[in-house]
Amino acid sequence: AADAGLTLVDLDSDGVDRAFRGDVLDGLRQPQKAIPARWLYDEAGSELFEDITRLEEYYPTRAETEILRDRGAEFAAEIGPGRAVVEFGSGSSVKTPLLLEAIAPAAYVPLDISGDFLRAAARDLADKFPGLPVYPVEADFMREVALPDAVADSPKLGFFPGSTIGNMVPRTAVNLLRTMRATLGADSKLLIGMDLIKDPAVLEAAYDDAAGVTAQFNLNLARRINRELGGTIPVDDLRHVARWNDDFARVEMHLEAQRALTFTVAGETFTLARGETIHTENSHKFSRRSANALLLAGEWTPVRRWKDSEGRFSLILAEA
Ligand code: AVJ
Repeated sequence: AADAGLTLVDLDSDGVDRAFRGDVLDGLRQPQKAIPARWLYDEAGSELFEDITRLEEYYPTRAETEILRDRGAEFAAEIGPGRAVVEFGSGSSVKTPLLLEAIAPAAYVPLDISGDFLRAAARDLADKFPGLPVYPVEADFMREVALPDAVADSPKLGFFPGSTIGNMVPRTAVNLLRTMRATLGADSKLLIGMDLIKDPAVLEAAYDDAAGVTAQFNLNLARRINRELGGTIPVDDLRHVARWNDDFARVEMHLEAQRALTFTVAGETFTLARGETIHTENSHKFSRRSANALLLAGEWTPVRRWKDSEGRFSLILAEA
């Protein structure tokens, strides 16, 4: 399925990212063609996602930021001072400072697979919080990470905002939650963003905006395949589709063939019938109970939940 997950870049002698080629070829050979969502985020894709976060229809970023901005005193009371904040991903210039301002942390440890993003974000943060030790770690957080010795004696707070967990199918999400617990240790806490189930029309609009930015974000994957893997996908004959899958409580993004298509990728030929799709992303949505069940399966006990004023998004505090 179009699942998220990270591995370090491994280039072939011809400069092609082996993992990208492998995932694309494997995915296109399936009966339901599917490409893991992480490949959406090349430079163009990351910029398009930034644009998405500013769209009227795309509420999650604004809703989560509102919680972080308005509930600082409650975070401070629940979490307490002196924790090393370990962020899974290199952090947003807006959300991370709101958390750090609220809780008086001992240190900030951003984890990211991309060293360039990571160092830029760490520098930014260090400028904003001159007294705060910042220890960036370049690592794949889907595996257990050895944290810097300097934070060995501080209790940890894991921070995983953005409902990024929702990009993973439950089995991958549970594996990641368990891995996070192993990375963070016994007396750790976790603050995790999880988007909530709501009217499917609202959800589908959030992933199919009127200005077509999300469509460009999705179609960018086909362009990337053509560029990096020598593909011949006729991008203009694909249409962006966002559909609510009620059985699995997720918004799915697909690229749908508008006519019968034949194309090649890395020398291999593929066909799409008219109306057939390539599945490119899942964004799982949660109820209070399904969020708690996922955390418990991942060896975390939920202790407190915050929602934005419109009840669209949740931030959950859990303990190991
Ligand atoms: C960055 C994974 C949280 O699923 O809402 C936004 C990605 N995809 N619009 C999400 C996304 C299409 C986003 N996450």
